[in-house]
Amino acid sequence: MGQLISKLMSIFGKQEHKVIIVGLDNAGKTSLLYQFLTNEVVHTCPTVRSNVEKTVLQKTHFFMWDIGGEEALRSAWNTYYSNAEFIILVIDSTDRDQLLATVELYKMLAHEALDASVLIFANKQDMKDSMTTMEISQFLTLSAMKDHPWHWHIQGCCALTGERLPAGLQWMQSWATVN
Ligand code: G3D
Repeated sequence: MGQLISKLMSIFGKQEHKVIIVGLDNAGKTSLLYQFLTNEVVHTCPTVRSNVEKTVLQKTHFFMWDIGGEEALRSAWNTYYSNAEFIILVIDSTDRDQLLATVELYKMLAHEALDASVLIFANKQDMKDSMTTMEISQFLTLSAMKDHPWHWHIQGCCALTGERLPAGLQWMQSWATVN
């Protein structure tokens, strides 16, 4: 699994890309990033802000942070979101309360004039009580965004094992290649 992800990242990494990984605390962002970085030589920069970590993998720059609240998101917006090609939104599919908070984040992404593609990882699909991607899509009313100029994709995954992460990366690759 790690090798497959590494291979995908190496193709993806031929050009410079800026990727933002966001989500609430405990969603699985660190586990997900760890899967991306397995078997790779990684350069990590010291924390840029108190709640932001930057990691460079080949030519892909990952900025990762926990969304503590709307205010924190807004203050970081101009600094980190500008020129982002991809935003990875990580959701804990077992946590219905967290999903409510994530809806706020999602609405903000949708309403800002953001020229980025959004990949939603519905994480923790290995857990019995996890919501399906269909349920989460309905919750986020993703289908209403069909005609929106920016692009989104939802992918169920398990960040612990890396299962189904390659499918999400492939989707990102296809956009990176097209644009
Ligand atoms: P964060 O970086 O978004 O805060 P972490 O989240 O990656 O630190 O993960 C938070 C907790 O969820 C961790 O458990 C981690 O092992 C677990 N986790 C992450 N992804 C998955 C997944 O796909 N399935 C399951 N079952 N658990 C997952 P701990 O116990 O270390 O706090």
